[in-house]
Amino acid sequence: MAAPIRILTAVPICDGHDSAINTINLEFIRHGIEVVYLGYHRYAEDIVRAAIQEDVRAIGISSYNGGHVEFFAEVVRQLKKRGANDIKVFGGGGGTITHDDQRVMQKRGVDKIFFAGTSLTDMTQWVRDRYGKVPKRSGGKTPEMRLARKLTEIEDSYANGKRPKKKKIENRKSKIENTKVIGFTGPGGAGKTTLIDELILRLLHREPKARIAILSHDPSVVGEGALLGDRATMINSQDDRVFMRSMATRGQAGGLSPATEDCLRLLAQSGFDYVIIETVGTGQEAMPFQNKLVDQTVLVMNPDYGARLQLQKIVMLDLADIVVVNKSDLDRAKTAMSEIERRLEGSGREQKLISTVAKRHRDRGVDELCDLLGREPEKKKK
Ligand code: B12
Repeated sequence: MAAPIRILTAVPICDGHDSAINTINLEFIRHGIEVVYLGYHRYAEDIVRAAIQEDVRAIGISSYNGGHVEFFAEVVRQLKKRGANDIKVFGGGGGTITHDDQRVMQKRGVDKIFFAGTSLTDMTQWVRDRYGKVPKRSGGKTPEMRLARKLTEIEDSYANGKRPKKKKIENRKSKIENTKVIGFTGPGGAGKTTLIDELILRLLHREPKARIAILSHDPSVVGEGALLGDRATMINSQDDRVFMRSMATRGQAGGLSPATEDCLRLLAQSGFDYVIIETVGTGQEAMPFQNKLVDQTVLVMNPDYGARLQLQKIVMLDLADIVVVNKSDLDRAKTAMSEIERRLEGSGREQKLISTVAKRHRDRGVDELCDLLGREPEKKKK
């Protein structure tokens, strides 16, 4: 498998028109492109930070609410300011962007604007032609860019088949003992990303100097690209103390990517205080965190898992350190808590069971979870 083209797409601040970008994202994915989707109502600063961390080749912006001349130019300006002018900017906005606007925008550094009536096939082909060649790029002008580019090297070397089979993390503790690594897993739709985002908010407050990295996984569509959409749910993680990287599974089953372990090692060596790994939505037999990859494992469940018998089949219920029943505002949550509690009694381990409503601000369950995920006091930066 050759390394796919990675691009980031987003819709500007004060604009909720996301139907065009959703259609375009899917078309890109079908043609082998990995799309990191940031969602709508996004600041130029958030778009630029995300593009640098994700080390994409280009940013595609969809804009319908006016202000596009200034907004696109601001994204280009901030990329330049942060030494990332090799990340290109392109986009569209139907009839709201005129040909005259486009001329001004191109003068200000925008690569290309697509107008109403252009076919999805033509746009996808243009992206593949323009951004498909592996560009000659600098190693990065800032520490954040250098880290992002090294992560790309690791991912792409796996994709090009140059790496030996998965290496175990040997002596991981001795190399990265100051980094706390927490693994989150659970079925799709249980609310893992929202829960992580709420935890990030608490960790940033609790440890005012801590730096946090997130490795967030989404599945690659078989033989095609991937929609890396977790950033669209993240709000608190849009912070300069948080480094987030979206990873596609690129053909590996089980919830992580072939490059996860090496990427984790690099992040830990780069001095992050916490690294949070989020797997793809997993099934009954998944055991994504092996070889002591993480310090603590959190299984996030939806209360609506079916009959009690289903619980006997979920392997992670034996392995997780903490089990979270999220969406506890749903009717079935109380029953789920008592059924899971009984299931955990059978595992013979001391596991914690917590009930959360991650979408609710200041949820006590999330506070409780955050307390369980702290680092040793002596490791905290004062
Ligand atoms: C659908 C729509 C809505 C839907 C949005 C649903 C959604 N979830 O996206 C709803 C009904 C919610 C809506 C609401 C509003 N809308 Co509206 N909406 C439209 C409409 C009809 C179509 C836009 C669209 O998605 N087209 C489909 C795409 C695929 O095609 P396209 O636009 O031709 O784009 C081409 C290229 O530009 C390219 N492209 C587009 N984006 C990108 C991005 C990349 C990366 C690439 C490569 C290419 C690309 O793809 C297409 C290729 O052919 C337009 C009118 C129109 N006909 O354009 C108005 C329009 C954009 N809306 C408008 C307005 C004013 C509003 C509201 C403010 C109305 C109100 N008073 O409440 C609200 C604001 C919403 C908000 N929160 O921001 C105005 C904008 C005026 C302006 N800025 O000049 C328009 C132009 C209608 C009008 N004539 O007045 N809207």
